[in-house]
Amino acid sequence: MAGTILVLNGPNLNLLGEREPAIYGSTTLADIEAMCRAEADATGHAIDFRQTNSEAEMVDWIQQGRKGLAGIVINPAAFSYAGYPVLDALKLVDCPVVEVHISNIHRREEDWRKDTIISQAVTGTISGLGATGYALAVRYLAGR
Ligand code: CA2
Repeated sequence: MAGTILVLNGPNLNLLGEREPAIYGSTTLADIEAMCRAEADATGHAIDFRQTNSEAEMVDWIQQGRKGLAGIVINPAAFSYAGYPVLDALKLVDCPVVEVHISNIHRREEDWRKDTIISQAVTGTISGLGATGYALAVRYLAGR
């Protein structure tokens, strides 16, 4: 096994595909997990795919993964805007981190969605490419 890529999803993303398809598409989180696994299989990487509505749980998972991972993909969802404990935890990891947003947060109507604090601690960001953004992030991390 070439290494493990941890894919983390923040609050409400468990309901993806159930509402607001014009913004988020109709892909479910299970579909996205399958896409990530297919991408990782090509290079012999493993995927550890998780979703939580709890900030404490998100911080615990990042801390547990701070050493030895091939990379982290994170869609922080609304933790993007006030999730300072998540930001601090990401600053402690020793692997590359890609922040993914399904929608283009810079084109959203609400101004507060544009300013993600999490970007301060990540290697790069993908925003607005739908579910494909996750697969591209996995491909990038698997190729490093
Ligand atoms: O575009 C993204 O991926 C977001 O990170 C999704 C977050 C939102 O707060 C960010 O501004 C952008 C959460 C979306 C809520 O989850 C959904 C649940 C069900 C159906 C659609 C979305």
